[in-house]
Amino acid sequence: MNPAFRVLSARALALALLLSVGASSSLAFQSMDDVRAAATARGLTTADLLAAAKTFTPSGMLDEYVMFSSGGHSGQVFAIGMPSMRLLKTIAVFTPEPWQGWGYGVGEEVMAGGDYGGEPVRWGDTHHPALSETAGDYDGQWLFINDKINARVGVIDLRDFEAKQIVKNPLTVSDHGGTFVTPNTEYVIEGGQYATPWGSAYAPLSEYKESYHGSVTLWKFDRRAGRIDRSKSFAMELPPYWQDLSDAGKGASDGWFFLNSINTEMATGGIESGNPPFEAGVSRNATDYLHIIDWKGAERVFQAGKADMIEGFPVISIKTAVAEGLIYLTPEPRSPHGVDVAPKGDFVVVSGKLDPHVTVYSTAKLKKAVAAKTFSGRDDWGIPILDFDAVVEAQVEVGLGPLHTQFGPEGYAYTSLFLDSAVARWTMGGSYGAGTPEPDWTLVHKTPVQYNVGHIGVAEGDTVSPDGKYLVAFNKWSVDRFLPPGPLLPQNFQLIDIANQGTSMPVIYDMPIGMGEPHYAQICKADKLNPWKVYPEVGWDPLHQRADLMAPKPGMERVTRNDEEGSVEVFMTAVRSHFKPEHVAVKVGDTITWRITNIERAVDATHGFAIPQYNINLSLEPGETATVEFTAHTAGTFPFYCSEFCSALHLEMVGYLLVEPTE
Ligand code: CUK
Ligand code: CUA
Repeated sequence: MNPAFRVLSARALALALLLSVGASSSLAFQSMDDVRAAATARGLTTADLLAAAKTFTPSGMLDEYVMFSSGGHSGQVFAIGMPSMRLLKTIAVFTPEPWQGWGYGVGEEVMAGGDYGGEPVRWGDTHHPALSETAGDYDGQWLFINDKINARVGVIDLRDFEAKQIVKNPLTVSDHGGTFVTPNTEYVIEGGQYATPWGSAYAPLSEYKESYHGSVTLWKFDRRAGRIDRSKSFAMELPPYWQDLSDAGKGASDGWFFLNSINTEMATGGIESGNPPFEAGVSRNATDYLHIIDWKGAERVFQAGKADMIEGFPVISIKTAVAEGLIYLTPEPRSPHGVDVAPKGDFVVVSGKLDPHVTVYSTAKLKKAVAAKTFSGRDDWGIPILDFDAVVEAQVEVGLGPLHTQFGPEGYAYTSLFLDSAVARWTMGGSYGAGTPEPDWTLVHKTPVQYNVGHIGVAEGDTVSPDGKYLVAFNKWSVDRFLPPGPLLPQNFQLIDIANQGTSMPVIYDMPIGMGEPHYAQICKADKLNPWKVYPEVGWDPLHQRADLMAPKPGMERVTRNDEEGSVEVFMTAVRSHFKPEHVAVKVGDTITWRITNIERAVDATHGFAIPQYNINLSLEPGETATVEFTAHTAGTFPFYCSEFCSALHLEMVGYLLVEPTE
């Protein structure tokens, strides 16, 4: 029988039944009158029907975009189709995930890269995904994600949507200004957040100014290897302000990156001792500092050997950075959050959470002030401060609690308003000014969202060529939008139609996120992604993305035992609907190396492989090979089986692991 037909047989029966029901009911809707009657029965308005028409994606129709969302404290990344807002995959990164076998037979090696002080830290607080870029545009090849709580960075290969590497930052404990990539993905930027002594060493808070440090790390990305190359990476020491978000320059600002900071006050808290609490101490001053960093210059300084080794990692000291002209500061409205570079790189937009404006810096003015050395002063570390009025192009009053800005293709910018629970549309000036019917640098419209928006994402809205069309508000609270699943409510992703100019910006879809609190997401045109449908060869090792010479092949299945070593090697294949061999007999205490290959070539013919009590579950995609090693610690009888419903005889895809007791 045709294998493609065989795999369908079980599902096909069930589907056929469902479809026959669907077909007869869809016959009932034959005219717009029926549509109206159905809408009336459910209390839907014309606007609702229009929103449905713009988002409803019938079976088999594919989405135009894929949104890569941070998974928040799930430690993972979500791939979501747009405009349907359907979850396509949770990509396991920092946290074990049994469906993919992540942490249950595969993924351990990757997760171990993120061990912290020798401890296996197995969750993450993911905030900012970054797609790899070529010439400032998403190229659909790689995805990076930070873990704020432990200062780690994950690397995901978009050929198979799987994590391949996690690196732990040796200098800092937490990160927030990452991940962001330079325009050709030369570097993945990871800005630290809460200042600590280097490498999370101990020092009392009374020594904050001397012993605590800020930093930003530039992880060199090796595209060919598909890995961060630690040996070519370096960091820059920064004052112990709390550096926040960052963004890489492009176009007019290529070669630079920008980093916000909060707590330039260097408050150390201690509410219990009568000190101002952090929330007051950190926002005492009217302004904080935007850090302006010449990364191409920093790369030259690093390559010239002028970095110091700290915690085994090269760090350009503030002193060297100042002497080499690599770093400048300029005031920004207090407690800033987002810093976002406009598509042409000519403007840098900063939002102060406690200021109702967005502040727009001009790259040309920044460069002019740097060249003219017109500094209004220096901070305590000697870093030159550029005069605010000399570098600001505009301030646009947008509303309360502005956080993050994204860009559209036609001269509009969009800013999330946390306190207003709204998304503002405003017009850019300069070379963008002709694109919109409204005057430059003005607020055009605010769309309320439900509720408390953090980041927003516009389709390709942080690249050199934004698509616009859709905006997603990543809302922190959902309150009354969904049935409450107990007191912990989902976050709410709201899709907003921004295809029209002016004041038309309706919310057209709500998507509950019941898996953590995502922060940022990037939205990539689906046709830029070119994932494999099956692995390129039978016996493929996805971790190294190459054929594994040791992979079991058909006809070579066997169990070999080395009596002297008490070791057993299993060479197993999986295909619908059997494993071969089906009996694996070992002795208690044996060390077992179990190799298994899914020899299928049919799309979606995934097999699982699960052993009870031994905490093993693999997901083997067509062609994939995996190796699990374990000790047969407990004697007994263990039926292993395929944990993915792969065929009509899936339940029969089983075998016995017999662990014989010794006397
Ligand atoms: S974020 Cu990380 S606290 Cu506004 Cu980029 Cu949510
Ligand atoms: Cu293979 Cu179920």
